Amino acid sequence: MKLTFRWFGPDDPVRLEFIRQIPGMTGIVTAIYDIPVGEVWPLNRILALKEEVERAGLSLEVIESLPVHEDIKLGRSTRDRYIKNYQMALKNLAQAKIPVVCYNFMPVFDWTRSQLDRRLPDGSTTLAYEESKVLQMNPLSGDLDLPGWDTSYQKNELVELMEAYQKINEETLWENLRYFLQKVVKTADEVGIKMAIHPDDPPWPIFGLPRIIRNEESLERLIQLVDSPNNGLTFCTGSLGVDPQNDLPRMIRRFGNRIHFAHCRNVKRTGEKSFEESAHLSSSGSIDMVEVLKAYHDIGFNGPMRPDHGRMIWGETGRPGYGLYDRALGAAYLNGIWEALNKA
Ligand code: CS2
Ligand code: MN
Repeated sequence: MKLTFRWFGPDDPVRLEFIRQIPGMTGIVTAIYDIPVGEVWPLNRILALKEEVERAGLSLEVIESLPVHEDIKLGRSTRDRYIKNYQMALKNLAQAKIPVVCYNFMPVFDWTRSQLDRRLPDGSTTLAYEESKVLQMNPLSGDLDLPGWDTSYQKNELVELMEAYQKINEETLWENLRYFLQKVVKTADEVGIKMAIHPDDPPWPIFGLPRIIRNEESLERLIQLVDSPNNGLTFCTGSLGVDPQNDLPRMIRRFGNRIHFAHCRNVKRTGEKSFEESAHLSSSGSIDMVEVLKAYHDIGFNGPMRPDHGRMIWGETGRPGYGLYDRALGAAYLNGIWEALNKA
């Protein structure tokens, strides 16, 4: 595996120079954040980003994410224009020699939590999800603002979007995903880019919106949609791992070379459809990280891997889930397990 770290660009208080000081850290995962969803990422912007990363002594390994416009997920007649733009962006990324592109197909909202600062017994804070609380949340009330959410929607746009999804059930969403992938994977094949879908987080429907990428069966269905090695996965242990039915090591062995990007995050299941994110250490959460890495080791995984969300520790403030300290501890831990597996 190649150890990587997510960086949110020049405005991120977690600077590239700091990331570079994490032992064994070589790669960066990032995106261009100021281009509206659906517009083409120009080559010069991509090259500038890459140069900035390389000036800091790191390499740009993954784009996370190249977001998919809602019209594509909704299957609207305007989708072809957005798909063309997506294909164009992929071509530009390939020209800049970016090997992997992560994306997701979650309607409207990316990762969702009911609390961003739950205090753990050791005094650190973490992201938590409780279904009963989420059922009481109304995304249309306008006072909700979660970091995984696109804040660019006006309230009336959000109402209109949520209404449009009333007509979309899981099967239609699958159909729209297939339509999208048949076109973009063709481009990915032409230019040599690995597409890696991120699972839904949490892996079940929320706010009446369908969510389809959530377990072994759906990942199998995804890779069957378009039969190309470039139609692959971001395997996120945190997203998939909150469902106790998901046997993560088995899934890693099964999907093997279709996994283009590994997200390692530990979560503690606290009840039915409830969890909190924990330190990466196996004994801190419900996921056995050694078994996960053993599976990667067994399949000879040599792609990018990154610690996923971290807690807030040592008084750090900033973007929930994406501070420096706990993710750096996670990286060191992943390195330690990997070294032990290499030497065993
Ligand atoms: C999250 C997501 O689990 C994660 O990595 O932070 O925001 C993720 O980046 C997107 O869903 C990928 O498209
Ligand atoms: Mn993830």
